[in-house]
Amino acid sequence: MAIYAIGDVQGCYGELQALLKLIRFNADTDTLWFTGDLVNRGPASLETLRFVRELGDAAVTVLGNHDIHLLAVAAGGARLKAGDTLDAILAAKDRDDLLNWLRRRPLMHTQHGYSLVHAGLPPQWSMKDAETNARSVEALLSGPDYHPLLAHLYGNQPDKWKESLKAYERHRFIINCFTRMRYCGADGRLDFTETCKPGDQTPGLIPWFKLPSRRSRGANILFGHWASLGYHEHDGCIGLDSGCLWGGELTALRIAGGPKQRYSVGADVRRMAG
Ligand SMILES: [Mn+2]
Repeated sequence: MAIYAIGDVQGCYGELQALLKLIRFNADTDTLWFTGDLVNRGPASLETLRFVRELGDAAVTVLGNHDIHLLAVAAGGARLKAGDTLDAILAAKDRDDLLNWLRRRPLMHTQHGYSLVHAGLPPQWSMKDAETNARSVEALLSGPDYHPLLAHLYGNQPDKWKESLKAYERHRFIINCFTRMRYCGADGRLDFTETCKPGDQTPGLIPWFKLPSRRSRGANILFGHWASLGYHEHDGCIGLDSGCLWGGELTALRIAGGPKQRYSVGADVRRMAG
């Protein structure tokens, strides 16, 4: 009856299985929440995607930037980048089933007093705004005419929320928030380039969860995407990407059905050596 939130897997299927063994995961009674980026850069994205999909209702996953990138490449709206490890999915016989399942995943999931997103929330959004904006893009991505959206996805502008944003600019901003943001300026402008851990960033940039003006304050927000941050708790926001892909750890946090507790497994050294 437990719920475990798990950080970015990125195709680290072996570590995921080790973590599930550690927590004695039971697919009949337990539920896994994934922070997104199930795929890419790691060695076994296809196996990971198939496994999580087959969990059915026992898994909830939100979309990450690498998941969206996979959808965009498959739809012809983007090209593979150096370091991508998405070929096996793109060539798989069950590719269409997997991709159609993936594009119907949410950008935000709220239940049991927690909200799950991949990257973060801009300071101008209340939790209600975040839900509304998530639903608006999810409706497009999961519908029949999702190709144009994926073709207009890439770019760092606009970088500040305005309720008046329209069409692709609005959708791009919403997707960039949920799947790519880490730092903001004091004026609430989003930065999409800085990836370092807090303390090393360009002066003036503030982690999104530390902005005093953040309207989502008070909510419990689970997120991933920030490997250099590592496991991190601040003001109700919990970062779960502990950098398994980069030789760190894969982390699960039990958030219901038992005391709040953190479990982690180290990255597979054989994978790292290979
Ligand atoms: Mn990410």
